[in-house]
Amino acid sequence: MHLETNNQLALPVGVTLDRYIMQKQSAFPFATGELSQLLRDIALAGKIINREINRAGLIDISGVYGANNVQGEAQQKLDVIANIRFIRALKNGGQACAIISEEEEDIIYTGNDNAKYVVAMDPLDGSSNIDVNVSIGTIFSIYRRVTPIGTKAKIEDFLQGGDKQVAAGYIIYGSSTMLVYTTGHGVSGFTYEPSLGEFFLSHPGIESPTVGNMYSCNEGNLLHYPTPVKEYVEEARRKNYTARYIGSMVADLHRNMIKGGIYLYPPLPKAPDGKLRMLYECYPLAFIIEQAGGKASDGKRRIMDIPASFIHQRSPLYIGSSSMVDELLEKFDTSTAEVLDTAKDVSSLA
Ligand code: P6P
Repeated sequence: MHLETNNQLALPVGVTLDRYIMQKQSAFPFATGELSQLLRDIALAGKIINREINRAGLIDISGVYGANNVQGEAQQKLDVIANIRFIRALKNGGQACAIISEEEEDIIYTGNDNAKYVVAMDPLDGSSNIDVNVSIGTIFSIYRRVTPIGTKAKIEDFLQGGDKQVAAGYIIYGSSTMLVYTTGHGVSGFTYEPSLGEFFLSHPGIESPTVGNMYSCNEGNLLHYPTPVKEYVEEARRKNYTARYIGSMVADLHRNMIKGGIYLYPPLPKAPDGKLRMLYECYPLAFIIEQAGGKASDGKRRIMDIPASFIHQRSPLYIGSSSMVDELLEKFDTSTAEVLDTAKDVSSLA
């Protein structure tokens, strides 16, 4: 058998994340490699966490940790482990001068005061799903610091707003583990091959369908939804859309971005500003979905336009296929118009 006539036997291995990052970096002559290294450091932490997630049931690291995080949410053991792994990887990698994390109340200083970048992260989102073997995810957002190199980072390095992100991404620990990221030039997806310990380019140039028929929300809260959202969900049901809600936003976002769909997390009585956190959930996922051609809004404003005020700021979030988000926003507009008309009617009676 002549191998050259049977090249199916020797398929190319594919482009690794490292090689892809280097290729992309060479497209930016002034790039000095720090952001590339930072992305590699994040990928390394993801590989380590992937290994720990996959054996959680065997080494007693699943279940609750026995403490609450700054959000008042019960921490899972793997929340704590993932947080430690990412902080350690970023400290040792040397490219991030400071970190904020869902699991930490305040800024974490890495000691790398000469580093150019800061990282906001949710080390493990949806971690209550770990014990039942459902997909979970890591979310990260990277900014170039605005404070002087060589000094200690400050809160303003993190409060630059969504459009100032230089990179954002997520790692989804699902049926396969994938790293998906953007640096503002499209969205690329890499699938992890554990036998080689490498992420390989599997989804170059992800583009989200402008339309879809899947919606993701916790319908158990429907009675508490704002009217426009309730109307949207009821219309989706009438249109026989498919309801898919995993309880892990990264997994819902990833499916909706690939196949078309919308994820909705409105404000609730128990979460009047919304549940999801702006700096390490809403902004990074909004950056990614926009780069894939989708949209992200809080019902009134583009997520990326909303100013950042404090570390654990929350926001309502409606994110996914552009035409589906637009349809929802039209209901908000109509609702607002009706309120204004009512107000005029009332004032005319005065
Ligand atoms: P609920 C996980 O805690 C999370 O932040 C998202 O990943 C997920 O979509 C949402 O909250 C689930 O929240 O209130 O529906 O259980």
